[in-house]
Amino acid sequence: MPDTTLVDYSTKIPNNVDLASDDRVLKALEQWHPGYIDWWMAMGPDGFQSSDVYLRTAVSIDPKGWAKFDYVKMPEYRWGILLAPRDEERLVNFGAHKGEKAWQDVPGEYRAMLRRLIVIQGDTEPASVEQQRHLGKTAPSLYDMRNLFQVNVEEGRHLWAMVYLLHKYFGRDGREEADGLLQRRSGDADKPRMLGAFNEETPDWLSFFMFTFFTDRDGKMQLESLAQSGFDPMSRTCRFMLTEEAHHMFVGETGVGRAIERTCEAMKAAGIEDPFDLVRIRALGVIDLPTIQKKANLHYSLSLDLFGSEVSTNAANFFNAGLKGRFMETRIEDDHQLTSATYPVLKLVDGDIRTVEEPALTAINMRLRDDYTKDCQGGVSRWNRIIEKAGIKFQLTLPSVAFNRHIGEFKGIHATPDGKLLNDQQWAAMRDQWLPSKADGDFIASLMQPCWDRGKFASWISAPKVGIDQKAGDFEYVKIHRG
Ligand code: BYC
Ligand code: FE
Ligand code: FE
Repeated sequence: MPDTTLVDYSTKIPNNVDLASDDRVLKALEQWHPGYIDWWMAMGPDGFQSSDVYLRTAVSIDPKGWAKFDYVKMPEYRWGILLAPRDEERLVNFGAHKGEKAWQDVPGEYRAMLRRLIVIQGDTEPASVEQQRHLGKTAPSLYDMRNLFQVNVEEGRHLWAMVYLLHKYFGRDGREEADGLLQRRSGDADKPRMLGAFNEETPDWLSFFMFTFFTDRDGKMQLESLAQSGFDPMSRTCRFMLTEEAHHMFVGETGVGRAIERTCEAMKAAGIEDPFDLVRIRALGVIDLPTIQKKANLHYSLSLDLFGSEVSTNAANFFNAGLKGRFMETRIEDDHQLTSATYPVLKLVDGDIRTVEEPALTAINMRLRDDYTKDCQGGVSRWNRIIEKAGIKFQLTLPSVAFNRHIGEFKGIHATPDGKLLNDQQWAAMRDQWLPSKADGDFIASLMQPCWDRGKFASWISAPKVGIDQKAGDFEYVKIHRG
């Protein structure tokens, strides 16, 4: 057995899955590679493909030292296939097959279901790169620009991770799906990406930070559930992806946090106490807190839609089949089969939002969404401590799960952020109080001035506490060569 903690860089595609002795898959991936590079050049970061970016590359799967930092031109990034180490003893831990040895191959009866899960997961990865491709041009610092590109190359690697599974385990239709992943485009009228949030625009850096906080966190929750999979290669792939995902959420949380910090600082310096004194606050070149709340409302509600319907037979089938578990499945104390358990689900009953007990098996999406909400709340509370420390009377909150929804129980109604139902007219009158308006968007856009001097930051965001890879504040994270 080759040492799977080391990554083989001798093949064109770095990997720890012994591609060198798997001719069929190596060839398939080598054939897919040029199409990927074409996609990256056309749809990846616009204008910075020949810049030198200080990036981390995964060179091992050892949790203590898996990354190496160096300057890389993004198209030359070594996108590799890295799976967490195999545990020979691993079992299927939930569903109808609980207790069987984990599968090293795709169970025939679940082939279609599994392929669908892999394709949906795979589709989101390039979609996010497409959504973010214009942001380099307005980066508020070289530090932030580098973080954007780091996230982008790793989402590219996550696409590779899913494409590997398709090529290795699904033969011809896997190959077709892998090609399809390079053909759909975020926001395209004819060939859109599969899930709603991945067809939205990411117009500015506040949206980027909200996206990496809220939407990459859906990624984390979904990957955690798929990491429980009885299909072992899926589990191993997702476990390694999760180590990268942590950085994406760090970028989101600290990005929003630094915008909040800068706003509070500027308000204090100008002697402004009222967070709703928008005209004076905006004149300081910072983003007022109520607008930050609106952006959070938008990105949280879009991300909630990614959990699917609260009550879902798809989710029940995924679980029963042992393909997709719950968050921290093995730490939950129950039968892991959910034969008779129930779970409280928020539903619309007679025009009211009420809690209804549903079979836990069909409420898997709801449960994961609840775990997600808790995880989001942790970050929101940390943002609130920044505001509190500055002595400003304002708190950010997560809106009701009924607010601004397009999937599931609340898709047909309008609700306030507090969860009170509204008719169409009332909603239309209030919408711009709760979601970014055209004017809010224009204002934020006006602040998106590139700031590319070493160690300098745009007016609306403060400097990070520490550099990447412990670099000094004025480190040149990106050596820009336009083109
Ligand atoms: N948009 O039973 P239902 C990430 C469809 S993010 C459009 O309610 P289910 C990342 C659904 O397909 C993580 N359509 O839902 C983050 C179904 O269609 P069919 C991505 C939607 O299937 C940032 C119908 O509605 N990974 O990694 O239980 C940057 C009824 O479905 C949507 C995954 O999502 C939607 N939002 O759950 C980069 C994991 N929601 O069957 C990357 C894999 C539902 O009627 N996916 N529909 O044709 C899944 O586990 C599930 O498919 C979902 C949906 C949780 C997405
Ligand atoms: Fe990803
Ligand atoms: Fe991510």
